Amino acid sequence: MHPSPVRSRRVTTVFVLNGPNLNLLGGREPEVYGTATLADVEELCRQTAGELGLTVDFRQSNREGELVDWLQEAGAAVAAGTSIGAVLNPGAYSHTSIALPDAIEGARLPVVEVHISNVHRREPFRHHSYVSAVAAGVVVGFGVVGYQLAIRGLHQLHQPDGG
Ligand code: CA2
Repeated sequence: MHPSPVRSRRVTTVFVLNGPNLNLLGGREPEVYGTATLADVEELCRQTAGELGLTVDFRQSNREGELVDWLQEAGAAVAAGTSIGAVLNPGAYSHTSIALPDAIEGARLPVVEVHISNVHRREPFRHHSYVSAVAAGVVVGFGVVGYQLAIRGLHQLHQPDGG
């Protein structure tokens, strides 16, 4: 049975949103974050999304308010039927921000939270994320491959039989 023509035509995008300092990936702290740059991560995301018939809207910001704006935009795209949701690495805002989970809930945005490092093996202040409570799923500690796992997970959750 073919998917409905409307669905396959309209739902095409996965947002991949990155928070503060992720523009520095591939430079310092390779023992924690690996050697891939953010441009490499974008390419990995495009590969995986392409295999699933999706396009990627890939962004990074060091500003909390800009991330809030993007989460609202992504929620509107999901409501319009043009996106399946967002993969979000909130960076250090995971541990501090109430505005990000408020935006995710307010926009009814399906989010898979990603952390490159295993935050639970690190300093105690990284063990709690305000975003996790409103995320559909969380991927932690798999390096940049976690972004690909998150896209696959979000895609699976979007299927009619869920996941
Ligand atoms: O493990 C992750 O993906 C994090 O979200 C990365 C954040 C950190 O604050 C979170 O606790 C866990 C840091 C973003 C990257 O920061 C860099 C700093 C220097 C060099 C490279 C990256």
